Amino acid sequence: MTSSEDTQFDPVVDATLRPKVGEYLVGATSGRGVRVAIVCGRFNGAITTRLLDAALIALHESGVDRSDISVAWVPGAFEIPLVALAYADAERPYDAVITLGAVIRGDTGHYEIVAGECARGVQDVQLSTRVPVVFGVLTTNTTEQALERSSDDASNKGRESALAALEMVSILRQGSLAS
Ligand code: INI
Repeated sequence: MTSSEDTQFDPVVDATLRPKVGEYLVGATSGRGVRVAIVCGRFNGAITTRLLDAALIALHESGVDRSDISVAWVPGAFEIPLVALAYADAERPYDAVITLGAVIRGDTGHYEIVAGECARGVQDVQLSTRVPVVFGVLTTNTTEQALERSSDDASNKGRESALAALEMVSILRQGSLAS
């Protein structure tokens, strides 16, 4: 979810903060030369294909080369972390992994387990590998909410996740964070 109008990042305030510190790092979303892996859950596939489509459009628009993108489909959100780990600790690791899925509360009695374990697993992968793994998994109460967050505009979670992945790659390559 993006910030609301009341709480979103304000570039004017940002400009006043910059000169107050020695190093002020902000990630960019340029994708030239960046290798990106996407793990996509097939469960609720009518939603997740919309997330994937928007993520790919955002990556292409940002300059990521088609040949630098790998997509892997898994049965559902519960399986996402394992394949994310395989991408992140591969012999030639990807620069970022985007996870896409849709867990809808109305459809499942074990919503909390599937959604919670997926989120925990994704976080574990990025903290253990230092490869950014972005959480583009919708966790909604209804199908309508999932359709809304996968619609054809800037609020699409797949698009948002693609841009977040590129921003994380960029920030980890800057200043004191660069390895
Ligand atoms: N997987 C999802 O991605 N979304 C769901 O809403 C969902 N529901 O409703 O259960 C779901 N279940 C499948 C799960 O992710 C695993 O694929 C399955 O349990 C096999 O391990």
